[in-house]
Amino acid sequence: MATLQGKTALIFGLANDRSIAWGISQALHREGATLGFSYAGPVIEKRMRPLAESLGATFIEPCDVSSDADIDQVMARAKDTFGTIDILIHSVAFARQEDLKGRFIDTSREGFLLAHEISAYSMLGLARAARPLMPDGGAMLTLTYYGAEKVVPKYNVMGVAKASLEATVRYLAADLGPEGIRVNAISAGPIRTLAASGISGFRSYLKTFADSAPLRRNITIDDVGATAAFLCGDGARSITGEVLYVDAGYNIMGMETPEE
Ligand code: NAD
Ligand code: 0WE
Repeated sequence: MATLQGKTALIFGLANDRSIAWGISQALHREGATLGFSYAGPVIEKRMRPLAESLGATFIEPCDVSSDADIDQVMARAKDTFGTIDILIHSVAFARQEDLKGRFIDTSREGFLLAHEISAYSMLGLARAARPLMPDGGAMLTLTYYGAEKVVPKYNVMGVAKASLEATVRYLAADLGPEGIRVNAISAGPIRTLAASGISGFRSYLKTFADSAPLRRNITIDDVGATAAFLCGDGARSITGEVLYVDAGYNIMGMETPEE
């Protein structure tokens, strides 16, 4: 059953076929949604355009989320193209590579502000700009990670930015709820994407995770897509302000499970 038939989704953060946004895009497309995409710059565009087009998308517009002008422009174009939208997907994060190694205490002012601007403020900026395109309500969704609430070695400033993002979801949900706009986050387990490449020791994160998670495995972008389609659909009509874990149960454990 196509649960998102007649709905339009605007997706931020598709870089390539490993992106979490790709798992979400395929799931929303499968459920019948019309998709529009935005990309950070020309290098990303080259990779993501064929993917977006393969799902029938014609709305493929640039937007660097650190620019208010870019955000305004992409929403103005979305208004021209679609009139209104129903779904906003925020799958964007960035911190300096140098801030994702070593110790959190060494994070500079600039590194801290950059991570927060791209990874947390952008959700607020996009939500405010998308709101006029959702006069009949809608669903907004972002991606977070366990490092927001517990210390994950080397996640550092990104963990603090994700904590801000999760609180942003709750405050947005309170503001936009009266208009029928729901705002939620998916807290995904580790997945080897572009944003995970260059993280030294990521392989061991994946193994530790699968060894301890109740389901004893890693998760995929399709797992995240399935939950995203649910959260954007009528089945989740009374869910807002939540962080839903798509993590094979990892977060419920109080101690690492020893290998048998
Ligand atoms: P990804 O690299 O495929 O996606 C990150 C996206 O952010 C890219 O498309 C990139 O172009 C975009 N981006 C960065 N700076 C931007 C800017 N200034 N303007 C516009 N776009 C910008 O990696 P991913 O793992 O799919 O990450 C997507 C989201 O999922 C992120 O929020 C990430 O924190 C979150 N997440 C990832 C994992 C994981 O293990 N991969 C786990 C939990 C949550
Ligand atoms: O949110 C993320 C990664 C976000 C990210 C990744 C990069 C790598 C390249 C943000 N900025 C950058 N900047 C770059 O230059 N994840 C949840 C994946 C992730 O990243 C980690 C993790 C996990 C899990 C970093 C350290 C430890 C664990």
